[in-house]
Amino acid sequence: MMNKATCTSLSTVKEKNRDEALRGLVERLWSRVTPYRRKMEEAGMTAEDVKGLDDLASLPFTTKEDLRENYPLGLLACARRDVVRVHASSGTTGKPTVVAYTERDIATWSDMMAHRLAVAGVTDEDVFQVILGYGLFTGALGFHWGAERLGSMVVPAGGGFTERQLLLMEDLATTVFTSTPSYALHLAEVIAASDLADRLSLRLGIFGAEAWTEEMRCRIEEGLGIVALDSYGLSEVIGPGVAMECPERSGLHFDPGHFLIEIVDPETGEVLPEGVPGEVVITTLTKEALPVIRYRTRDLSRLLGADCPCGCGEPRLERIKGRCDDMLIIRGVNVFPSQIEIALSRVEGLALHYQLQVVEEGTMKELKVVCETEFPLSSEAVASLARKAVKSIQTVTTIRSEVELLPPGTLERNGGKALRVLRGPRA
Ligand code: DLL
Repeated sequence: MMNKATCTSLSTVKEKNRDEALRGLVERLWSRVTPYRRKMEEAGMTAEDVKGLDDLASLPFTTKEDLRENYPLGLLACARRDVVRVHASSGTTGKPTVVAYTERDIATWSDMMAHRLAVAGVTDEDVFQVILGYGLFTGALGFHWGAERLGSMVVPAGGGFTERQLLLMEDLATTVFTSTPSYALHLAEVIAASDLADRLSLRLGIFGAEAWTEEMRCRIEEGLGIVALDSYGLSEVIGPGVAMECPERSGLHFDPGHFLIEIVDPETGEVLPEGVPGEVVITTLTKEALPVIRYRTRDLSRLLGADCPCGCGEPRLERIKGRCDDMLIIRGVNVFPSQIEIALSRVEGLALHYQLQVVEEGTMKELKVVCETEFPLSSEAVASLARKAVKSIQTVTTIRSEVELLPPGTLERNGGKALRVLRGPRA
C-alpha cells in the first residue's frame, strides 16, 4: 500500500517536460476544440507560437462563461465515447457547468488525490469518512477514490444526516473525515452537546469547498480535538485535490506537474509575481477530456513558493481569501465574508454560523449580518452581544452594519456549501 514516502502521483509531468506538455496541450486544443482555436486566432496566435512555459502568459484566458456558452460538452478535447464520467457545478443561476473525464483522467485524479492525502498525513490505517454530497458535485467522489487508492477504509457517508454520521463515526472508529468547514463546525457543536467525544477516534479533518478562516479552523480543532487541514479544488479544473495543506499548515501544496498556477490582477489580467495577492488562474497539464488553459477561477490567493518546513518540495498557494464575486462594496468599502467571519469570531458567545445580507435601499447598499449565538440567551444578553458584534465588524472592516442574532441551530446546515451572501431589496 502507499504511504507518504511512496505515494507519488503516477501521471504527473516532470519539471523538464512541462514545456513539452504545455505545447502538446495547446496543439491538441488548437486542432480539436474550435472555441479554443477561435480565441487564439482572435488573440493573433497560432499553436506554433507556444514553445513552452514562457509563452503561457500570451495565451487567452478561459472563463466560466466559455464553459456556459459551450454547454454541455462543446469544449471536449477527446472523442465523446472516451468520456467515462461527467460532473457538474451546482449552477445557482441558469444551467450548470458540465465537466468530463476519460478513464485516464479518473485515474490521474485518484492518484493525485491519494498523493495529496498522503502528504496531509492520511495512511492505509485510517478510516476515512466522506461527508460530502455524492452525485454531480465533485467533492465526495474525488476524496472517495483518492482515499481508496491510498488504501484507507472509506466510509461513503454522503452529506447531512448528522445523527447517522456520528453513529458511523463511533461504530466504525473513523479517524479522518472530510466535509465543508461549516458542517465540521456543526458536528463539533453536536458532539460537544452529547457524551460522544470520548468514544470517537477522530484525529484529522480535511475541509474545503467553501472559504474559511484561521479563526474557524481554531474552533473546529478545539471542538473536535483534531487537526483541521484546508483542501482546495474546483470542478472546472478537476474537482477537489488541486491543492491541500500538509500538517505544517502553512499553505496548500499543489503539483506543478499537473497544474500551472498563475496569480493575475483580477481587473487587468496582468500576471503578478510570487507573493502578491490576486486571482488564481489554472492551466491543466495532464487532463484529457476537458483540459483548461488559463482558467480564471475568480478565487483570490497568492503563491508562496516551495520552502515549506515539511520538505515535500512542492509549491504552495495561500488559503483562499474569498472570491472576487463575493467581494461586497458597502458604501464604497470592499468587504469580504472572511473579514466578517474574523470579526464574529472575536465576540465570545457567537457561533460561526452566519449569513450576510446585502440590503439594497435605492442606490445604497447596506450590510445586515445574521449570526447564531452559541447558546440560547435572554433578550438582554442577545442585545448586548449584537452591539459587540457591530463594534467588532466596524473594527475589522470600518463599516457599520446591522446585526441580527438568532438562537443556535436556526440557519440551515445540510452538509452542502454554506450560503454566505444574500442580495436583494429589504424584505
Ligand atoms: O468545491 C471542489 C471541492 C470539494 C474542493 C471538496 C474542496 C473540497 P466546485 O463546486 O466547483 O468544486 O466549487 C469550486 O469552491 O472556485 C472556490 O470558490 C470554492 N472553494 C473550494 N475549495 C475551497 C477552499 C469544489 N478550500 C469553488 N477555500 C472554488 C475556499 C474554496 N474556497
